[in-house]
Amino acid sequence: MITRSLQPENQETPTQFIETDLIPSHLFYRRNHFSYPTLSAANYWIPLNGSVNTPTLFSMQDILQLPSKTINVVLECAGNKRSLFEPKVFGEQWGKGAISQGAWKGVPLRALLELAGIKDGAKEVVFEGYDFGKRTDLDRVYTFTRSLPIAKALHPDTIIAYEYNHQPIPFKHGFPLRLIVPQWYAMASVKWIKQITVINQSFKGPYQSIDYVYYPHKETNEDARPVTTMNVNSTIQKPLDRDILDTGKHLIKGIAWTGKGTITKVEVSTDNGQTWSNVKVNKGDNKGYKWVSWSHVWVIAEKGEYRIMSKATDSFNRVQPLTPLWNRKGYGYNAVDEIMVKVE
Ligand SMILES: Nc1nc2c(c(=O)[nH]1)N[C@H]1C(S)=C(S)[C@@H](COP(=O)(O)O)O[C@H]1N2
Ligand SMILES: [Mo]
Repeated sequence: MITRSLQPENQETPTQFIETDLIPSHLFYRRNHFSYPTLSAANYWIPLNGSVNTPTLFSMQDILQLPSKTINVVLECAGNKRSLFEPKVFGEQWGKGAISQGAWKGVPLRALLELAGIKDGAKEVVFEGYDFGKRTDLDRVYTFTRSLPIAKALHPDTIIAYEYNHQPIPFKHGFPLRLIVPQWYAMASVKWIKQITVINQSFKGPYQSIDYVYYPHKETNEDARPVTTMNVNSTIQKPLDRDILDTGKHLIKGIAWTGKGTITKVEVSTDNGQTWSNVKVNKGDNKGYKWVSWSHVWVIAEKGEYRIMSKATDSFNRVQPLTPLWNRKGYGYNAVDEIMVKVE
């Protein structure tokens, strides 16, 4: 893992070296706002309160007995690749590894909401985590709490997960229960769920109304909008940035993902973006909410320095831009990926 901080723990997946489809949990990136909470699974209950007909307390047993599903999901931190913004922005200086994927098993949140019965006029569902701490900008302690609009909360693939890759969720990743919200940046996937509340207005907690907002201007909050769906994106895995290569044949490979639809095309350029070739995309990966892997054989006879770039397109015709949308807190970086190699 690549360490960004240890207290709280923020570490990256070594994306360039990932060969498997489902990332083992010891290599799954870690993103925490606070130190790890203490909680005991022995007396773990989740209250579902607020704008519902029957406020309900769910035990772990209740949840395990409901019909479950397993979904393969990319989780990407909204701050993934933040360090690449120009001009640079403040915050965790994530490289390309604040992203992972695997198989999450759990109960659709919808099932719990249906058991409790959502009242007319309900607008959002709020999820509070067990972890808490003081913010630098506000003079009090907050838990990590976020909401989803009702429609996303009722999506059949929004689940309350209890297993990761067929094992109980590792503690650092949200044991015993964690929300998994496919297609949204991973701040939405609240770990260590403490309680769920249905509300009639929009939730305004700081992790929703201050953080995880795109602020396109440096000095003002004009044109602010919430961070939700993942952008279309790709990362080159091989060769490594600044590799020295022989002339001859090389495999250029990587991954591509999106929060909307599926990846339909990946193009690679080896000449500074002057020409682009469509590369082979493993469409078999296009199931569930996984990234796709792609590869391209590059035959290079001429010595010199080369910029290798990758550009993905999704089924909503969203294409990675050459310049990312700069925003003050550095979310959603998705410019075409690039590395440099030297052939000698
Ligand atoms: N309770 C809680 N849930 C949380 C967070 C957190 O700090 N506390 N961080 C969020 C963010 S910003 C991300 S990117 C993902 C990281 O999940 P991971 O540590 O399992 O990779 O969890 C989300 N859920
Ligand atoms: Mo994140």
